[in-house]
Amino acid sequence: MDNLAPAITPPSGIGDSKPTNQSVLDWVQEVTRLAQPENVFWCDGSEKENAYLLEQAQAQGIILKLNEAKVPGSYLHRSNTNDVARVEQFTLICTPTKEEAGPTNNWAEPAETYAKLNGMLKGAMAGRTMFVIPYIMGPPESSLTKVGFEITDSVYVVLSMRIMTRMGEVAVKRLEKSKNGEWNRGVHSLLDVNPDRRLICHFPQDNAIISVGSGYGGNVLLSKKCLALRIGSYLARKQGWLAEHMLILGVESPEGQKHYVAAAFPSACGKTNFAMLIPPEHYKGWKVTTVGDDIAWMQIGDDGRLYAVNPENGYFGVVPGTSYKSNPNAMKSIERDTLYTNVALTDDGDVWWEGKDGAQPAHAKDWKGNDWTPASKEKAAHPNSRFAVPMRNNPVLDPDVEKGEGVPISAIIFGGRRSDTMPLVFQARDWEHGVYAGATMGSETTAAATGAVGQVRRDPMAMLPFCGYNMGQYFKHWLKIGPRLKNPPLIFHVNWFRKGADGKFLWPGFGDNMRVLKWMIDRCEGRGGATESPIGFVPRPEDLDTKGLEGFSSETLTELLSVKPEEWKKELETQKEFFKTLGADMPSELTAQHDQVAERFA
Ligand code: OXD
Ligand code: MN
Repeated sequence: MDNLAPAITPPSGIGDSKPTNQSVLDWVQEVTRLAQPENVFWCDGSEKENAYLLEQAQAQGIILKLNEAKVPGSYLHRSNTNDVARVEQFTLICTPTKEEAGPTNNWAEPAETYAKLNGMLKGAMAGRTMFVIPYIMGPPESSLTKVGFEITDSVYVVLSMRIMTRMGEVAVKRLEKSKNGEWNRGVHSLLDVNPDRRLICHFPQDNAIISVGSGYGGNVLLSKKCLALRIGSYLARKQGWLAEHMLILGVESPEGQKHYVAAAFPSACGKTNFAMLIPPEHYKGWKVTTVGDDIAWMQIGDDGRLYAVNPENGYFGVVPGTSYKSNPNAMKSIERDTLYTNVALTDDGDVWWEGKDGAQPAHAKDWKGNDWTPASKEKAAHPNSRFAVPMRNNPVLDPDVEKGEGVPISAIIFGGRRSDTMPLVFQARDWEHGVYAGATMGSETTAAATGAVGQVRRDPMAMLPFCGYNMGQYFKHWLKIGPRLKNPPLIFHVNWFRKGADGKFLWPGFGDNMRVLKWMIDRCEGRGGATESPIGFVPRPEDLDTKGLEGFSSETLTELLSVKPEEWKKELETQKEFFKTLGADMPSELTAQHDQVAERFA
């Protein structure tokens, strides 16, 4: 087999920023001995280094420079066609006991797994360069911020990590100043990008991650799903905070009154769109700003409120469907300095995807590099094609995104993609009921993970693929946070995806989600009408502002807000089945909440 990642030999002054921390040096030496790379490249995250690596990656055909006049500073990467999404079946939580990982995770015994991985990594980097990437997750001034080092043999990973994290010097300095000297050890090797030798392994007790056999972002940018969520959630429980699969947005009224909300939706359910929402004409003067689009780390502030930071430095978003109509701020963000993966390439060196504004190109290269025309049966861009872009490109980036203490959260929103059952929005009665609403979240599956698309699966708090420990214990942790909050956020559940009898979406979504957001903000301020239903507080049709929504009938609104006992009977049964699969660790508070909803329907 050809070497997928041939070594590069940098000139002096590049790739030689060796840190002095002995534990880092020892670990790098240990991995070097095992993987036997041709050389070690110590990354510093500088402009100079980036320019050099971009050049090398182009020379090796790993990335392709896009038309500078059309998308300045941007590149296209095509992944191996067998490697286009997260692989949950090969994602392992390696805790000493199976019970600690819980029934929703794939568990593997740590010592055996280390031995297996060591076998796979032995000599795996021969003829390759081993990059060492220092990075931090979280704003430099935050007490929640964590240091990580990722070893990788993929230059694409280095280029992506520079976008997605704060990389280089800042991490080395933070570790120097750190009192406990803790840092996350991440090892990644492409191996031969063979699905049969693909494993994403987490060792929460060791604060360590080993990922082999994949080059796809969600599996190999170890900062993101692996550290910020799986290891992060484990640390959060131990240390009394929350690591969540949530966007964070700010919403400011024309009078300057500002609230922040955090929202958990499963993968590819519009978190990025919601985080960058542009209020419709009718809401002139209202502003929405983005703190984060995927992950929130939250802790209790001195005033007893919940405060959130975005640990990331960039966005790794799904491309297809992104347009000036669906998300103008995302489009403006990805007009430059963007690393695209698996989109189509037009004949004039621009990128294209299904759902992009304007006409389809008459000819392009599809995501596999094959000729494509509008007559082709295959999609031009892979449904899970992605952009990686610095958050600085976002025209509505929140000014407090770097604030160490984070932003105060007024509301937590849970939501899923549901064709039926779930009304457009409801408010939980209190924290415990809200935890139940999050714990029973369900959503129709999307292309962000391999497997069947369109089936409802339970995805508590959108964390099913990302909780690094036992789900029942995770619920208990959530239940414990509530009473510690003097001023807890209100908890809501939304569903932008309910369909009518004709199979069409009932709600326009996108910018018009502002109308629902406004109702939630009103509720936070003690205004906003609602009726109490068995599942919580639901706005009456007159409580939701639909002015300016063309062709939107009051029947549609009534249908959207309806809570149908026959649908809920089924829903409650499947929730109960799901709770049963969580076994003995399932907190009784949540089964009681379930039973109370059932009683209210009776
Ligand atoms: C993501 C995901 O990539 O959730 O953010 O899959
Ligand atoms: Mn995500």
